[in-house]
Amino acid sequence: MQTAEEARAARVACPIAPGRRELNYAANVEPTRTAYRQLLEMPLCSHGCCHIICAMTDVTKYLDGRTLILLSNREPYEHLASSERVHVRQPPGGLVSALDPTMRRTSGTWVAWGSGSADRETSDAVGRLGVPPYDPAYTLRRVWLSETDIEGYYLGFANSALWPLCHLLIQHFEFHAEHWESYKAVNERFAAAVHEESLRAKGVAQVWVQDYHFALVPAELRRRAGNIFIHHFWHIPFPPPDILRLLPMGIPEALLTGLLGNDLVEFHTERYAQNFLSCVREFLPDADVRGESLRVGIDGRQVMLGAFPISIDVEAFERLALSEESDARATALRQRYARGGRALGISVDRIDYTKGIPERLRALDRLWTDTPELRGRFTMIIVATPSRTELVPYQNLQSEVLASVRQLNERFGTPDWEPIVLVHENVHAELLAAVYRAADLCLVSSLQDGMNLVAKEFVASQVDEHGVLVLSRFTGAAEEIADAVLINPFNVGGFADGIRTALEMPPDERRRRMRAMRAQLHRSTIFDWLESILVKCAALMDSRLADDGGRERNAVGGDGATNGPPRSRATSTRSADDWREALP
Ligand code: ADQ
Repeated sequence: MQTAEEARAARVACPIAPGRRELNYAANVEPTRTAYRQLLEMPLCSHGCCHIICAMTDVTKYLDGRTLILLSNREPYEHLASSERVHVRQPPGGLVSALDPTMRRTSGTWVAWGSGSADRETSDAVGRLGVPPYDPAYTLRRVWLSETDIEGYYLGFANSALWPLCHLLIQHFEFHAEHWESYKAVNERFAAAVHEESLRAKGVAQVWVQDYHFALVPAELRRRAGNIFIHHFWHIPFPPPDILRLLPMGIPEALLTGLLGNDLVEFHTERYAQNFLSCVREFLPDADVRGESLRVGIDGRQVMLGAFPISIDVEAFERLALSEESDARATALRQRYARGGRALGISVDRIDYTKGIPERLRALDRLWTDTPELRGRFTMIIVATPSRTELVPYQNLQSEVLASVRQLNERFGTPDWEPIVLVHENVHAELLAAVYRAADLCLVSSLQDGMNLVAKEFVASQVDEHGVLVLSRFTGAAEEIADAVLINPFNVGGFADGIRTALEMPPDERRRRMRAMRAQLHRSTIFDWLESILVKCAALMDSRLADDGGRERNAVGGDGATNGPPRSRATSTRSADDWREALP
């Protein structure tokens, strides 16, 4: 085990952009709850040249030689063309950072939409390439989508119908028959690609589908590949039957039948799993629904459901927050915005109507209107990145947020205090960790949210233990995190009271709560999440093999043929500029 100092000393040149920056190849990892924790070198290059140290559980033992085939809408490596060169980008986010190392170790295959502008020229004729591009360890199989597919499947049915329905925000629900047709066709294409990859796999394949983009894939894949083991993580809430009923007749049935093609469907919380079961009871009356054991019997098969709350790479965030750079940035931010006893608040979201950003601004308005003595007492940094800007509700929301921030700053601001600093851009993880560390409170105000990773990133980065988490009770995270100040974002007065409670909380209580949240988070990291899912899958596969006497082994997977990787914004505001200037 290395000390942090030793880790810092072990630097080598970045293989992608030698000379530009260094990669730190070492890590200091405490073995925690999981018995089998290992260091893994994980050089990343997401913003030209960056690095994340990854310490992960070696979960390959739970695969027992099976090949993992992962399906997600977003790809783990995207090739982008600029005027001078083609560069590779790894999208930030917990999922990629947890699953990429797993895929590297298992030599599996990741199937995803090839969305990058230089993706075609960097893949072979069927869309395959070895990744990471500089040291191939597994296969990325890209699937191509036309503009019409993106409009119908992705922006249309997935993001204008399923997304608002699953978040119970039916005022944004939009249905078009041609979007549904596109969703069906694209799901079929992805299922075909996954099936092809499973035939190339060494031995037995285990398919793991991600999210609401692919509700129809499991049943389609089962139709093609019989006894293949398929599981699915649903990252957003699952709605109750009265909401799903807003879709035209036949579509709820198709979505549920699609998902019941899985062997295991994973949700963040049991509440979402129970909603799913209520929908099955209502729309598929022939299915045998067992609420207590979270299972459905259908077509002679058993489908299990489970609650697996996702998390983050806690140690990686903590390390980023503890770095010298973060220390300097946090100090600079506090000097700029939290001088003389002033507090600093933070929020971080994509601009999405599920995140409750207007509700948060209304609560701040109420707070500063009703309690004038709190004016000047704290500054809010609101990091709000444009998202899904092709869609009208998102464009409207963005305009509303920008206008409200401007109005609040005009109404309450003084020559030496700007109440809200709006950062209207993507912020890299190192900087996020520093801002989370600097903050005295973090506001998460989602109207509905499957989990909410920002809440966990804030807690992981609070290495000085002075911050308070103000958390919407409508997030999956609120069902897990016991010591946050819970609020209802629809209740503007109650939300303002929650912020006031956080601001006035005595230091001892802040520390006690934050320490408890941090201890809890350390017991439940993204690697624990990954491990618990793979353990469950292994147990289900074992029992299935015992039941059918091993027929399964012959039913899926190919002939052991090759499975190695083939060779082959928006405008900133004055506040944001000011914010950047404040940083060293
Ligand atoms: P999201 O709806 O995207 O995820 P969330 O869980 O909060 O929501 O994750 C957002 C991620 O994006 C965080 O890692 C955050 O740091 C990052 N992010 C947000 N704004 C950013 C910015 N301006 N700059 C840089 N990074 C930014 C969906 C579901 C969630 C569920 C996750 C994981 O909606 O409920 O928690 O998947 O399952």
